[in-house]
Amino acid sequence: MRYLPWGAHTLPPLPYAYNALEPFISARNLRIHHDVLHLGYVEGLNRIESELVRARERNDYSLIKHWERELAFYGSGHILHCIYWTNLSPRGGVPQEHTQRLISRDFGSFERFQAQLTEAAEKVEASGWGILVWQPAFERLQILTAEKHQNLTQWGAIPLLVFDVWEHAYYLDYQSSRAQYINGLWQLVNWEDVERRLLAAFRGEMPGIP
Ligand code: MN3
Repeated sequence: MRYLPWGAHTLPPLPYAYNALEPFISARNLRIHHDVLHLGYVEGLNRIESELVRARERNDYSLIKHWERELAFYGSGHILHCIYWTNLSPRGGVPQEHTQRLISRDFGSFERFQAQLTEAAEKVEASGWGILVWQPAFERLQILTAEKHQNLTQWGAIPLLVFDVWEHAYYLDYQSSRAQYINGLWQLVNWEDVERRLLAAFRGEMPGIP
């Protein structure tokens, strides 16, 4: 696998000319969107990753809430824009074999899929995304939306180890002491399961969820 050092993300060039998507998207709009806004996500992500390297070296997590928010905001922005550019093409086209088959299986027909994605994307409040996803846990296509895109996650990530920090998970045992509960969780981690999930993730997979 490749090793991408922290703080070394780069802005991929557009896979077509700036005016290639006209008249639907103008060269002027595309240039600002890609050269200015997407570049801002890349630079922000690199800055935040470098700050986190320094935080780990100093064992100083006083700004961790801030850095985690920024990591999610810039990371999701970079990932989703990279996908967006390659998702578009001046040639357009129709769904190919496997896409067509799964759209039919999971949405009933292309028209129903198109109607749902159109409605979902239109109705996202304020800034956000309408997204067709393959959900490996359910092995099906789904349409999801994201308001903004950074609510503390990065799209495309496959979970390996999760700590539930909702109060319901610990309140009876620890009351408001979430830190003690987290300390307890570290004694309980099933590292064999984490390894199994990591090996699946190398293949772009996630163990199924019933
Ligand atoms: Mn954008």
